[in-house]
Amino acid sequence: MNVSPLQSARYEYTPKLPGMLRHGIADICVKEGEATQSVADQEKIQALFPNTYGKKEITFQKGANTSAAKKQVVGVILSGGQAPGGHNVVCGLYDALKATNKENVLLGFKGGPSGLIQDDFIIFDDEYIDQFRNTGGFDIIGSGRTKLETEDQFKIAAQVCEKHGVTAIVIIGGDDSNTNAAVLAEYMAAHNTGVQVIGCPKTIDGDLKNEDIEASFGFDTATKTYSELIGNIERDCNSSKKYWHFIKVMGRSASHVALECALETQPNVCLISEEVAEKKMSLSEIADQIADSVEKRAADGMNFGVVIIPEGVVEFVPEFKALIAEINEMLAGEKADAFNALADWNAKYEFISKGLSAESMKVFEILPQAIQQQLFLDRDPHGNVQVSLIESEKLFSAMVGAKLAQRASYTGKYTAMHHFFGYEGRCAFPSNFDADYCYSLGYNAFMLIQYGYTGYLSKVSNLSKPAEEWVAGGMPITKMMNMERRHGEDKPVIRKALVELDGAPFKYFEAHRAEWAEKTCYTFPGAIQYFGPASVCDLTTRTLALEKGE
Ligand code: FBP
Repeated sequence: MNVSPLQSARYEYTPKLPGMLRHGIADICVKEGEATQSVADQEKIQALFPNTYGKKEITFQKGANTSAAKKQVVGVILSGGQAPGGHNVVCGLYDALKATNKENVLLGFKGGPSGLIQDDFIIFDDEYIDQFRNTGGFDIIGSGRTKLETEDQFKIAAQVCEKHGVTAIVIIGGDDSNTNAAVLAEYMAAHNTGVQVIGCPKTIDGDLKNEDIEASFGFDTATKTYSELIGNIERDCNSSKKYWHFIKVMGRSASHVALECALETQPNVCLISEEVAEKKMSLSEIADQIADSVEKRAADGMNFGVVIIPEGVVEFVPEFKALIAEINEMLAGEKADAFNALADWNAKYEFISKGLSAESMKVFEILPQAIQQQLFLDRDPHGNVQVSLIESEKLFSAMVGAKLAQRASYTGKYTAMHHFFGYEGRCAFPSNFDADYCYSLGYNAFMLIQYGYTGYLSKVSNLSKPAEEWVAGGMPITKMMNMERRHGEDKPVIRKALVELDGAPFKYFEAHRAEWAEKTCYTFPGAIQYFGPASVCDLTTRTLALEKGE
């Protein structure tokens, strides 16, 4: 295989483990903490998870390893969207497993959770795994978005595990995938299969976090990659002084990615979806807010600027949310076939105008035709609108143009450019932080397996400090769960972490954004650095630093 010089150099990188995991496998023991309770709906969650509820939080520490010696056959699954560092989770898991017993086996189920159901896997060995150390992507085994949730699927999963003597499954995924890990763990325990299930917190969106999980992996690298690009654009527009750049960044629902990029680059405007929802802002009000910045800057002779838009924002605008809900209803079941069979857009438009309420039709009418059509694209397997396909950067730039045209007070020149940064960052070479964090999560996941835990999330905390001071352990997934309404039913799920409007990262942004909107306060983070002083190479996000009061 041809590899780039950077890739060769990254193969040589030794990820840093938390100090407590550095003593060697023989010297890692468990300290059990308090029994846990779910964050809400305790009785309901306990009733649904009788075998895995209420377990104790655990921390690893230096001490004689007392785990039972048995051969382990572990199956690993990468689930959902790619996030930098996923390969290192697998490498950490593999290294801990082999360091414990050379006879242990690591299977990689291919293409996401469906690989388990279809009994489709590879067996890892040194030669294969060494090609993926410290690299981005999920191509080591591929990923997928199949949901593991039905009794039939669990039954097949148990059969596949029995067939290959699998003793544990590690699911590397986001909030939904780890919810499924908890359900699968409960099923395996209830049916005495002897198969343990451990989760690892992944997603560039940064929305799998809580008092136990400080950050999901991939968020650090993805936001650094987008921030580099945004900083470059800021330098460009500050040089040419002629464009307004509308930049949409990934993050399906929460705006953590947009907020972190704003903290890193200090753009003129950054929308935060959670604030839009809280203030019940309309599309028109949002466009006015951006137009105000354009107008003020134009009055000072600055006909350029940068606007960051979180990809999920339209779903947080109440009038738009109502429109999407009506469209979902309109396309439910067989109605979608009738809609898709219509000959052309005119016929579809007529169908839509008959199906939508008068309020939603008003919102629909003001959208550019391209956006109208994007709202009717296929849903993802979870029934979500694929927000990455809605060009909200173009929607807002067009609306701002229309607003400015109506303002007699505005005499500037407005030319918009559009960008979407999403896929550019999800498979980047992991930063040192993500390389270290992911390797630690995988290594730690194996320690949880070795000590017999199931239904736990691999937990590494104290992340704003050097890796030496990180704390490794595990937390029962049920502790993070509550009941939520999903597809018309009450379901136990891990609570998704949205941006907290009273949290330190948003407060910092809020305190500075008026100045950023009028002046040019851009900051240029530059490219991720892999080699050099720790103060440059190992730093994690501004979000985490602010959350930790640093
Ligand atoms: P996960 O929640 O599975 O980590 O994926 C997040 C994400 O990257 C979102 O930011 C984005 O909206 C979505 O995946 C895109 O999905 P796809 O890869 O299917 O286009």
